[in-house]
Amino acid sequence: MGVYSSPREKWEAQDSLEELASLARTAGAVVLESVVQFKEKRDSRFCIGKGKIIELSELCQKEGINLVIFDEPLFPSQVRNIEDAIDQKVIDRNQLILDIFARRARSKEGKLQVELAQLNYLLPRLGGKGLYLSQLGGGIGTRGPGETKLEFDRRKIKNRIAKIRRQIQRVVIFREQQRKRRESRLIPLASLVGYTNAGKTTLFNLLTNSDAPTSHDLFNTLDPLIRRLRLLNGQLCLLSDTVGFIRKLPPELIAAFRATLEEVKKADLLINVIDISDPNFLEQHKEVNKVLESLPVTHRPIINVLNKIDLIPTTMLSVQGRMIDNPIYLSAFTGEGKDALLRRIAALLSERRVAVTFEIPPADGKLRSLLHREGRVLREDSRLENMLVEAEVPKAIARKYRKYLVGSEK
Ligand SMILES: Nc1nc2c(ncn2[C@@H]2O[C@H](COP(=O)(O)OP(=O)(O)OP(=O)(O)O)[C@@H](O)[C@H]2O)c(=O)[nH]1
Ligand SMILES: [Mg+2]
Repeated sequence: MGVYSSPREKWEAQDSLEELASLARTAGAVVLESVVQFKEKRDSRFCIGKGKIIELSELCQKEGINLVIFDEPLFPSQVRNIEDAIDQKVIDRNQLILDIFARRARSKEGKLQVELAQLNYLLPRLGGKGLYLSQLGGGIGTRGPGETKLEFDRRKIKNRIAKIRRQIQRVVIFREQQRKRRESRLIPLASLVGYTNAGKTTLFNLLTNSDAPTSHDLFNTLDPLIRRLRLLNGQLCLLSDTVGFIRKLPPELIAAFRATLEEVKKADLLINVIDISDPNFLEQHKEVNKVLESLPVTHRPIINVLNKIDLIPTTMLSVQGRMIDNPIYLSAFTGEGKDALLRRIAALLSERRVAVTFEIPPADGKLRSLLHREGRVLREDSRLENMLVEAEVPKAIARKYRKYLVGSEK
C-alpha cells in the first residue's frame, strides 16, 4: 500500500512500491496486489482514507491476503487501527527491511544491531496483530536475527535491550582495536558503496578473486567484508564490501548499518557502484549521495562506476553516462572495464603516496620488507653499509620513518 501527496509524486510512489514488492519477495512473501492512493494529507488514524481502508479490507477477503505492507512509516496507533479495521496483520516498510536484515545478519555485531533496532521499533507497537498472528504472513515482521522469534513482553524487551547495548559496546571496542591494528599497517582502504543490488559484491568478487554470495535479492550483503586487492602496479590496497543503501531509510535502521558504515568512514577512497541498467539509476544515485553526505565522507576521493553495461545498448550508455560525473564503464559480470577501474584506483591512491629515498642502517632491516610490502620499490642499492631504497610509499610511512629519508626529502 503506497500513498503520495502531490500528483508530481505519483511515479515516484509507484517506483517505490515496486521496490517494496521486491523487498517483500526477498522476505519470503508472495505479492498479490499493489495499491497506491493519492492523499494530500495523511490520515492520523489510518494513514490512508477511510474509504480506502474499506476497499483494502474487501480486497484482502477476496484475494486471501493475510499481510498488508505499507510503504510509509506508520505510527503504532495507526498499525493498531488499520489492523482492527481490516482484520489482517499490518507492517510498514521499516519493519519489512528490519525483517530482511534479521535474516541476513551474520556477524555478531550485525545480529545485535538488528535485534536492537527491531526491539526499539517494536516496543511502542506492542499489542498489534503481530502478537497474536505471528504465524500468519510467514511471520514477516516478527523474526529476530537467526530466525529466532522475537518475544513480545514489554519487560523482557526492556531487559533484552539493555543487555544488547552492553554487548554491542564490547564488540565495538574489539572492532576498534582490530581497525587500529589495520591502520597501523598503513595499507590504504577503498570502500564499495552504492544502492542495494547495484552489483557491489559481484565487483568485489571480480576484483579480489573471491566468491562472496551475490543475489538478485535486495540487501544480500549486510556484514562488511574486507580483502586485499593488488593493483596493476603491484601496490596493495584493502577493499571493503558493504551493505547497500535504499530510499526512505530511517535513522533507526541506519544504526543497524553502523558497523559497515564505520568502514566507509575510514576509507581513503570510495567506489560508488551504479546499476546503469536500472531505469531509476539517477534517483538511486541521489539517494546514495544523500547517505554519504550524512556520514559525512563527501570530501573523500570517489570513483563513479557505471556497472552492468552488458545489459544496455552502447548508444544508450553514452547518453546516460553523461549524467554521472567522470564515470568508469564496467561490467562486473564480463570483467569489461576492470583494468580501467584498477588504474583509476591506483592513480587516486598514489596521490596519497610520495616517491622518496630511504637510507636504512643494517639494524633496521625490517623497514626494507615493510617498503616492499606496503610500497612500490623502484630501486635498491646495497653496496654501502646502509642500504639505499628508492620507493613510492604511503605518506604515512614516509612521515613515520622520516629520520631515514635522504637529503631534502626530510
Ligand atoms: N548482467 C549483469 N548482472 C550483474 C552485474 N553485476 C551484478 N549483476 C547481478 O546483479 C545482482 C546483484 O548483484 P550483487 O553483487 O549481489 O549486488 P549488491 O550491490 O552486492 O547487492 P546487495 O548486497 O543486496 O546490496 C546479481 O544478480 C548479480 O548477478 C553486471 O555487470 N551485469
Ligand atoms: Mg552485496
